[in-house]
Amino acid sequence: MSITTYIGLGSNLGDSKQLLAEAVQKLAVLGHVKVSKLYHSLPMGPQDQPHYHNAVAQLETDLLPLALLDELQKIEQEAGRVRLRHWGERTLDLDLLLYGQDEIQNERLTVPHIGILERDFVVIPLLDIDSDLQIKQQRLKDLAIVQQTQLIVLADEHWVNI
Ligand code: A4P
Ligand code: MG
Repeated sequence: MSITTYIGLGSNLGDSKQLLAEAVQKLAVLGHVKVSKLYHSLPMGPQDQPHYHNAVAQLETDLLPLALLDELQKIEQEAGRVRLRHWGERTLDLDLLLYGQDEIQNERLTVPHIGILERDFVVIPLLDIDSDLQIKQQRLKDLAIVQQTQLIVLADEHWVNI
């Protein structure tokens, strides 16, 4: 049975828009995909790093959580993933944000992804895809960060051909 999952996409090294678009196209091989707008965001963590491009993809897939994580990590590697430091610059970061309603805690996966409700670059694109989305009873559209965001829209939801 297929599950509705959400993947967070981030990049701040290389041709970020192109890297994110290719990643979405690879996700589309795994199941039906819908994508958020494309955003420019200020770095969370070390400030001496480039701004990020961020987006979220919704993926309907039959893959179990760890199999999906394997696929995400494969796509990161294919993008020549460079990661220099924790919360630092990277060519491509794919995070499994949500896997249906499941709560997962094991040595490779924490789902919902840690910090999801505090990050405007995750919450705002999630709302593009589902404006009524709730996580653990919390309606995302009611979060204060939705009003206080400094995200800049770079492109509407047609920024990638899928
Ligand atoms: N892992 C556990 N749970 C998950 C999950 N739900 N999805 C494990 C994906 N991976 C998960 O990941 C380290 C390990 O986390 C993996 O091996 C996996 O088994 P990583 O991607 O190598 O580490 P990381 O990304 O450097 O660390 P972390 O803590 O995941 O960082 P974040 O939270 O991904 O943040 N600023 C802006 N504006 N936009 C950004 O996108 N991203 C980061 C990275 C920092 N600042 C940012 C942004
Ligand atoms: Mg990560």
